[in-house]
Amino acid sequence: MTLRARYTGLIDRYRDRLPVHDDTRIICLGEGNTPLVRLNNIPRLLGREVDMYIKYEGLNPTGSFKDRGMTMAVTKAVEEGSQAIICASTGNTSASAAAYAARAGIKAFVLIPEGKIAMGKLAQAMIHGSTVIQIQGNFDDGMELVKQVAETAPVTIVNSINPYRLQGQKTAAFEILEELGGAPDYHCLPVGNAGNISAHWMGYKEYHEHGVVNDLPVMVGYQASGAAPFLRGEMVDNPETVATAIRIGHPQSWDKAWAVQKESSGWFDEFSDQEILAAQKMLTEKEGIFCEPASAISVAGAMRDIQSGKIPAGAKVVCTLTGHGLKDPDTAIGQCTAGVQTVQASLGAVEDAIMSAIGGS
Ligand code: AN7
Repeated sequence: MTLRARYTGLIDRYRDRLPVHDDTRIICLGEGNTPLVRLNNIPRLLGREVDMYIKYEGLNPTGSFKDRGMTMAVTKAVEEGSQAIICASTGNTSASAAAYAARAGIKAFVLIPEGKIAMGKLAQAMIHGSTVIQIQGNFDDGMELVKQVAETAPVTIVNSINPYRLQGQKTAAFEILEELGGAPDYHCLPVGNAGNISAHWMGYKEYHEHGVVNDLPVMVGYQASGAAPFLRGEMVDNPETVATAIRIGHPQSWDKAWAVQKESSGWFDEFSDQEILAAQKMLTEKEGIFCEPASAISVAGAMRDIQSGKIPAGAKVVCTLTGHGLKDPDTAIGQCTAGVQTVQASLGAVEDAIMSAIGGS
């Protein structure tokens, strides 16, 4: 028996496919290498023969896929001598930027929309010591301000307009290809700024062009109906959705994502807040997997497209669960109509509670 080499992070693992040098100081937290979990119960409930997987990106160090891009972006910012990074964020990017800046020993400034960021994410941005600037506007307003301020202030933007972000994020596609031994037939993702869907396509194409695999997936992007510029065919000015992560009306990777749709013969679709929350609950109750609302839209979408036959029987489908459910306990608890019962601290009371639950099921 031999011991396996320690996993240190995705830059180390994919060094030959990423823009780093031998002497680059890598800023990492052991990100990547996330589980690809085969769903058992949901396909059975759908009554369809499909091979459905979720890529559990919520298990990255700060709880979202953003860590893949952030390890690259912060590594390069430090290499280039930057002392501070800045981002606008709906939540996950701010937490990730704050953590990697702390790791690097540099400053982080994060602009977040007032009142529209989940508590877990605000807690992370604050506890890691970033400067949190809450703006009386939405993500899109914040993004414009970040671009403007970075023209004069000594700060490096680490939103996905920073090309190193997509370089890091493309490694999720590498992992899926390696684990499945080839491409899935369909890859379903939530779409906000569309950086992630573009980065995945980049990763898939890279392995394809290098002959590592000989097939490519169809890429499918899902948006919340109140924040669905790719469905409307134009920017949306006042995006609204319970899935705060994707409450974005002016996607930064607009052209890239349309290219992905065309090249992969994919499509975009939209879901109501109610449908998004129902999918989140279904994943937790039927598969034991807790993701945030924005992430659940990928499974909502796959389920609908499998049922309608748009995704055919026998297909291999990967859904990216971009962020962990613990980000937003309030929304999760709000979904649990059964609530919590309070009883006396006695054996009889606890037995009664158990017996009535068993009897009622
Ligand atoms: C859980 O954190 O934009 O289409 O500022 O947090 O690549 O933007 C988050 C985006 C999907 C959309 N799922 O990805 C931010 C931010 C979750 C997210 C997306 C986000 P992109």
